[in-house]
Amino acid sequence: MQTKILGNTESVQKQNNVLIIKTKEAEARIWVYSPTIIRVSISKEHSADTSFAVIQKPSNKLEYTDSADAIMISTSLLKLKISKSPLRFNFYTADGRVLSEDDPRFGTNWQGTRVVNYRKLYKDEKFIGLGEKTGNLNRRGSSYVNWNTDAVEHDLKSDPLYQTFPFFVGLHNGLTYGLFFDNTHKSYFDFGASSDDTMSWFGADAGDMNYYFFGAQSVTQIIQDYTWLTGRMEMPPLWSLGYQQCRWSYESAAEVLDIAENFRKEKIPADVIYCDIDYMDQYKIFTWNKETFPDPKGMIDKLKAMDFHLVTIVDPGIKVEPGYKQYDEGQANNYFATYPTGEKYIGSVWPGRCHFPDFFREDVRKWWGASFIALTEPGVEGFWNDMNEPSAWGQEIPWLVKFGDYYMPEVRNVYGMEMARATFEGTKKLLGNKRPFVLTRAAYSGTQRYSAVWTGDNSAYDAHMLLGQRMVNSLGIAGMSLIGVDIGGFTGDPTPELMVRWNSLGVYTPMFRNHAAKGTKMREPWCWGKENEAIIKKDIEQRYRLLPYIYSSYYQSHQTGIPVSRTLAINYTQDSVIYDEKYQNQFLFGDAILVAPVESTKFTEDVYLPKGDWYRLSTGEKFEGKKVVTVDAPLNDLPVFIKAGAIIPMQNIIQSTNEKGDGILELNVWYGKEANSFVYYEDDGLTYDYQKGVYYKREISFDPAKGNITLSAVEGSFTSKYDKIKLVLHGSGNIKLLKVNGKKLVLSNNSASFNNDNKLIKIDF
Ligand code: MIG
Repeated sequence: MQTKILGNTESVQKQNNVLIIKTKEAEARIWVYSPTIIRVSISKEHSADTSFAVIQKPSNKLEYTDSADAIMISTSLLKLKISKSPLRFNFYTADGRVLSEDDPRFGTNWQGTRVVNYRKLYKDEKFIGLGEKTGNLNRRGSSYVNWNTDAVEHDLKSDPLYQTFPFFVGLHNGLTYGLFFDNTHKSYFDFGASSDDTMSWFGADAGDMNYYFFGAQSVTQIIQDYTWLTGRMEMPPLWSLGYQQCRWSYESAAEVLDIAENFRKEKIPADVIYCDIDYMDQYKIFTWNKETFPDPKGMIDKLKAMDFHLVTIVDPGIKVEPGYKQYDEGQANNYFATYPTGEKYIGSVWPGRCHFPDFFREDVRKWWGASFIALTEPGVEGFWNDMNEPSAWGQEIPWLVKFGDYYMPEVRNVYGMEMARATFEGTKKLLGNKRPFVLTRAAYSGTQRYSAVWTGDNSAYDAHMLLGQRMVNSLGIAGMSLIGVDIGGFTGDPTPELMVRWNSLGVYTPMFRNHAAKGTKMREPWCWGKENEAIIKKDIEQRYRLLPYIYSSYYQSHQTGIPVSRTLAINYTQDSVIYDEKYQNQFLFGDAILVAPVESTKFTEDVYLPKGDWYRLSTGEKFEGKKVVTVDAPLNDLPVFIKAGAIIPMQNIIQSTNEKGDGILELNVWYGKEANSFVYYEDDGLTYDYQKGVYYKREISFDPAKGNITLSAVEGSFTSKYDKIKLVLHGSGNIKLLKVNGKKLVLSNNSASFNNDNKLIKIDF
């Protein structure tokens, strides 16, 4: 195998907005995308410059100086110093501090088609990111592979899993940088796991050494930059943020309706119910089983009357069966993956022998998308994409299988995202102005533009629950915000304690879905005894109380890419305690709620509260931060803390997001020493009208120095569904003035100061 190490510069040339540097071995191309983003692509033979992930174009600003031994590319915020002999790429802050440098010995190199970049490893360097991966928050000392895989019964160490996000953030010397290796081949990341502890490295089986370097000096800004580059989520349908009940499978329409009815009977709020693969006729996609689901529309109408939305599963494999519509159409139009000989690839999965749609082609995506009419016509509004790694019995798909112009090994990691894209684009069209809900198991960077994800087949034990939380937090770094884990654990049966505990964590999981495998015990809230049901119900009610805050937090994801569920490494990057394995699962849910996951067997827990003051949500007790506190953690009270100064809008308990409620928006403010503000956002929760300005948005600020709480004027043309705002003050401090739309309202009830008994004021609009 031929080994090559990038050697000496032979020529430097600027063409429009790209700098091209040639060596004997390869050609490097450099673009500036923004003052904090520089792209480097090095290749022996550049492939066509396409990206599934990136939606931005490089800027026209490329300023550089060229001297005998180095080229300097500078933006206002980032410097790339390229040493010429040998050709090496080193990044610095604008004031010259080292962010990340090539290993001077090896830099970028090849063995056959394999391409690797070795980089210097700094003594205190930590790494976070890569999305859905097992292991610790700090990935230092670990290595990973990206190769989308149906990771059945994966454990705490399994790798690879279902999704590929080749993006990480490096932290050292108080500095931050990000790196996105946009290469869809099987790829490898080694964060100082090798025996050579002077370097970290990443590479791929083939393709270009094509990466985007992010130089912003905060994790928040790096996530904003990464999601600027790869896109952000649309506003999700509000109903998808309610409680979701799933199972493999509710076997008949009668069972689906029965479950839905029981939620209403037990007065446990819920919005979504799922049909897993058994609703289909012999697992043929876009069909219904005529015996068990004889009248899909009738069933869905009844669900709608109970304020339930239905989500149905689809897999990519199309059963080889002449006479089956999708098979005939795909066959007639050559929509399926083939071998280079033209022969169609067949893999076996649930329906038996299947062909696999070539989602890399636009005509195929259109056809796939339009086929959802079989589901949208009776009223389905959510579309669950499973098995799209793609998975077939026996896993590996022959390397000679072609998707359009690509061979399987080049694009396996993107197949799932392209299926989700086809599903999203197609159902968006079919649903008119309504927002579809798409959920996918396999993903690549950029999937946030089309779909929610969940973490696949987890297991019903405590450590897996904690792992799931780390994966959710890690996915957030990669710009994924709408994420679920199977609450209760997919494989195996949770103990009642674990079910209760996991459900309480589900309240603070971006997508709150209870799901279980075939053969496991029933999982619904009423299956755990009356006492446990009461706790589960109370926790689900808490989710619904928080929806105004949660929806506003999704607006933040939509606008900035900052995820709803945030590892503490986003806001408290430089606090080394948060990386401690004991505290690494803790996270912020939105701006101001800190959640500490706790095993179901522990009833007290050590929680690390970062700097600032905190209040326990359930008791109002105040704690000083930058400290470990030991707190009670009974099954009915997960440790949840509110940051001092927090502004959290809530509503009364409703049974589904379709219910109007009492019309009171409850603005909770926890007194703190520092000023704070919150952007409250609301729209119809269902349509795309928000893109035309039909929303309701206002900034709420809290200023302890002036003793003010201010509600800005409303932006947007939507009429809020709340006709009253009730201000609820928590903690003790001095608030004298409330300003609404610029008008001063002196707080009534002489409440110039407020205390723990929550003095209330009602303000009419
Ligand atoms: O081969 O559709 O991860 O959530 O319930 C298993 C049945 C296929 C795997 C998914 C799981 C789903 C199950 N599916």
